[in-house]
Amino acid sequence: MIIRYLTAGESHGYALNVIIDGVPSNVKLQKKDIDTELQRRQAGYGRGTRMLIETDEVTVVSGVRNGMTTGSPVSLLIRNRDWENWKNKSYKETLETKPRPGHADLAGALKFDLKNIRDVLERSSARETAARTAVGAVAKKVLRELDIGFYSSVINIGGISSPVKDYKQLKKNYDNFNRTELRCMDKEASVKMKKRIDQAVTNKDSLGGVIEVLVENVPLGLGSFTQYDQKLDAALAAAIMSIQAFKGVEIGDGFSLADRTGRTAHDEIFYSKEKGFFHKTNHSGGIEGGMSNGEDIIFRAVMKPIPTLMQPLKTVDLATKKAEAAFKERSDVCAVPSASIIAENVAAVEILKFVQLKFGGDSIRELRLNLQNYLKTIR
Ligand code: EPS
Repeated sequence: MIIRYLTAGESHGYALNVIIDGVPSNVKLQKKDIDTELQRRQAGYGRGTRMLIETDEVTVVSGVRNGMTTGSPVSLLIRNRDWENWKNKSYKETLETKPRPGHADLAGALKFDLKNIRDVLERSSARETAARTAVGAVAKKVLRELDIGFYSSVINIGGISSPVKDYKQLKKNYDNFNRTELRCMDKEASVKMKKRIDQAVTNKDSLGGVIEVLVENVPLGLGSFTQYDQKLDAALAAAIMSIQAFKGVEIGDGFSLADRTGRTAHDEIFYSKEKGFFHKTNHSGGIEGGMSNGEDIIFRAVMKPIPTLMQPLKTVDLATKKAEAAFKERSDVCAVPSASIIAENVAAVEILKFVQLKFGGDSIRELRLNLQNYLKTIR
């Protein structure tokens, strides 16, 4: 069994929905496990007023009985409360013809021969990430059973970066950290980030940033060096790049490796009876040769500033072909804290996929036993 899924649904449509196939049986899964993740995604300083309308919660439609997965497809539904405000609007009332630079509007409308940009933006909206966060919540529940855990934080907003990195502390206080507005480990930087967001609101502008995700306790050997399409880093990067507004991913020391020599860029190998093979450094971010190497997987990704601006950029009207200002409507000013949660959840699905590729299993018991047996062979 290998996890795969499809999402459907529009930002102001009736609901978002998703069918997840390949979830092992006998995993404890409750509505609240998914709702917690959905609510984490909604929070964060800089979000728009849409988040005041929505209190995202899931309806578990199938694949779970008495709080346990059955191995059958898990289907989930997340209602859009805002649908009530949209369902009676006429075509004319929703018509948008002035594409926003940076959004899917122009290419989407031309390619699908749509005269109303609304038909593009409803689906290209980052609202879809609510569905993917729900899938990640399910993947995380499975991986929790194997002691694989996920942590994320914000390390840059609008050019203000956080030099503090204390994962020991973060792991200990993750519940509290999740309640912070910016999800940044550096208190001083957080204050500055908040000011920068306020400034962006005043300037009718928007902000992006950088997030970092850490995955702990990943067994050595997920992915393979033997074929380009079996590499864990490639799959992870592709999945992360698919998140709306993401423009780059780096694994481990990433782009800064360009400034180093080989002697300082790699992680020396050690052995002890208790730990087996291990590294004392983690420049590679837990992946070498397309395979997990037993260390924490660490990656960063950059989200561009949101393209819906209250003081819009120049564009061309699709209907008249005349120069205009892009259309504007309610949006977020900065959704980087939220993006860190989404990246965590999107990564969880990818890690689960590779865990299942290697260890198989229809039930969580079979999966766990296969993993435990393998771990004995690599000591
Ligand atoms: C989002 C919901 C959207 C946006 C945002 C993400 O709601 P609305 O368009 O009604 O305000 O706030 O989407 C974008 C920023 C975008 O560019 O598409 C959500 O639920 O995360």
